[in-house]
Amino acid sequence: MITDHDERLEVPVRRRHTTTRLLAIAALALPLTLPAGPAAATQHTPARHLTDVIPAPVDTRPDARAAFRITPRTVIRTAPGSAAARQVGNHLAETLRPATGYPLPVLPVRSTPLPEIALVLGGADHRVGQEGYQLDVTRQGVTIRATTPAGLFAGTQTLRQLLPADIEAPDRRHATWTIPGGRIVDYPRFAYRGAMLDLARHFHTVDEITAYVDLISQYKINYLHLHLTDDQGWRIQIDSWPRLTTVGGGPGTGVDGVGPGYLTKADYQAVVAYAAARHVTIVPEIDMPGHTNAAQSTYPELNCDGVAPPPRTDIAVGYSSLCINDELTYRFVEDVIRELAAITPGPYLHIGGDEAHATTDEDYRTFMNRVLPLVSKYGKRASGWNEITQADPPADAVAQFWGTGTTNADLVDAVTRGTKVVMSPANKSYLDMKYDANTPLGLRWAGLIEVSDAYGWDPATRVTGVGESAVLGVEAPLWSETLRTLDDIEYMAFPRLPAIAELGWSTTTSHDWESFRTRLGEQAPRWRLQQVNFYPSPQVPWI
Ligand code: TNX
Repeated sequence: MITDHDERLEVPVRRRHTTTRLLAIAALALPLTLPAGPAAATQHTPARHLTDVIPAPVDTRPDARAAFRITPRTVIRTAPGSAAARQVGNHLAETLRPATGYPLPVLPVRSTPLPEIALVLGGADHRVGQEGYQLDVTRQGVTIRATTPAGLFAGTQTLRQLLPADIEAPDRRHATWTIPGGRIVDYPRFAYRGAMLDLARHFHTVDEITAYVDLISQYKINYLHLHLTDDQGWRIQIDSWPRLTTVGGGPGTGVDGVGPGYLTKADYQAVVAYAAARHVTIVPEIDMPGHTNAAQSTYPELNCDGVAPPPRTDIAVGYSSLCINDELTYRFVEDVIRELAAITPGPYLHIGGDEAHATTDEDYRTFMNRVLPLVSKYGKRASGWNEITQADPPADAVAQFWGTGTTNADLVDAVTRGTKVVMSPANKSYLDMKYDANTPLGLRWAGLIEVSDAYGWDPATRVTGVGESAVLGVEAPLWSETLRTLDDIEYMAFPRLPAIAELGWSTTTSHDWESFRTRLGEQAPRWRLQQVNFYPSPQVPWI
């Protein structure tokens, strides 16, 4: 049993303030110079309002007379008996301590009226549901109420944005930490709000993945999909096929042969735990029956002719296929699914299924109709790119739409049989598309995607016949053909990822470009202090 004292729940907040990194980032195209010192930075920070939050909260009732100030005496209190609530409290304390320098002890909830930030399970407005929260700011303190620890965590991320941007600084001892008064009642429009990282084209390390988890969880993203295998590399340890990683993920793999590496099972589990502490669920993907050259060049027996093709380090797609009519293929696939399911606590296991151009339509259906049930056999819900709807997915499967159009007959058919859809239209939500013709990184096959394009669509009207109730949520994929470092990842994700996060969380009635771009501009001081390498889009009034 996990108790309040379980050290495994104490997950430190990662901070990345190194001089070299600061200089490297200052040299990039940031819109403003970094603040000169504590005083200068504090002056740059305008007063916060309850509505200055991304994603936009559902219901805000400001009370101009009732601001709360965090002081050296403030304590954080969490629901007694809940280790998960305490973990949220610890995470909040670790977020607030560096800048404030205050002790902010995390204690059980009591009735004594101390200045406090209380995280309470139960008692919230009924609209908050499973993932929402109610946040009350009075002169005496801040109370976040939610049904679940996930809701409390969401509330703390709102609280963080209601504080001055200096809260993200490593040390701002002389600042004043005022939170605007009033009430927020907030809850998500969609249950699934995702981001995706491609570890196959260029491997990304545990530190890079967890840094990304920190960034996305601030915007209430609750799923991180990891694209673990592709033609250019295999990035997850599978004990029954050990050369997948040592060869398929080894030296010389990745695009241009410069993206080697893989996650051991222990690495993967560390990522899962780190993400879970931020209420982010990992969705692992094994892409098949195409996008499999890394496996097939490692194990000759996975090819119909028994001959291993050469490893590939280019960015072509659609040339590889597992051998559909060979039983060994299904032994391989079952081994991989079994081992991956065993280290994946989340509900989903993604089986890819995109761009299988080297597999005939009949073979594709044969393959998927054997593999989809294997995912259920190991206790997971299958997700896959929208092509899986050409087969007969079970009703609990999830199809991830990545098309650029607005119609898809197979998808609509599957939806009528109960399949839910994650919306990732490539020309709106693909974070690897260039912003404009001058963007140094990224691809452009789905078009150029400026911030207004990423924000300017509705997940429930994008595809004809796939309405609100069929949409499980949204996801912003980030493919790594051109991306190597965390700086590269950040540059493509920011500021478009917060746009997708808002589409996933906020109501259609709050959807407003002018409001969004103003709130986005206000995030910039936070990103500078967090050393996020963001693209200074000319569409946004950066402060
Ligand atoms: C298409 S989208 C792919 C990926 C590429 C991506 C690049 C999808 C399901 N497949 O293999 O990395 O384009 O943007």
